[in-house]
Amino acid sequence: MALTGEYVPSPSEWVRDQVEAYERSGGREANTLRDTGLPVIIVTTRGNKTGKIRKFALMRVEHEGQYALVASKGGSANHPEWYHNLVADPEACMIQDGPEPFDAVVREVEGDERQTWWERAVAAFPPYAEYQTKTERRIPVLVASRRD
Ligand code: F42
Repeated sequence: MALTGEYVPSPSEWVRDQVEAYERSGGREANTLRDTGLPVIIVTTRGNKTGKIRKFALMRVEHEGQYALVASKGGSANHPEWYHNLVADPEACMIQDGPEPFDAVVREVEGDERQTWWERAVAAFPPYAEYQTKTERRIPVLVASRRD
């Protein structure tokens, strides 16, 4: 796998626990957001300042083998840190949606393409629409594709 280095678990306890349980069980446990029943994926990046390996959970927004990574952070004022990591190094990305992670490359989508993915994202996880109303920033949407 391309992403090696020192892994630093998330400082956010619920995210850290979700990643740990998902990875330990190969995605059989901790595969939804709390008790919503809505599926999540696990994403790995490299810190653009520290170079450390970072992992976090996102809602699963999948279409024809690609995944939208929605940088909503619950509608907070600032982009999540992982967004900056992926913009700085779009190939430093692994996605886990099931037993095994795979290498991915991401790109930020804009215009009509963003709108199409945004609609898919809101269909998968309706609170994204509310998150957008809570913040002045336009929530970035990245699309992750499998890398051979
Ligand atoms: N977050 C979303 O944004 N969208 C989702 O769809 C989503 C779903 C979801 C489902 C389940 C779940 O458990 C969590 C979910 N989250 C979702 C929360 C998500 O997992 C992240 O916790 C959240 O988006 C915040 O991301 P963050 O990267 O800002 O995380 C913080 C807590 C964090 O890890 N901070 C680290 C720290 O040490 O403070 C820094 C991490 C980092 O990457 N640092 C960089 C480095 O170089 O190491 C520097 C980054 C920079 O440029 O400053």
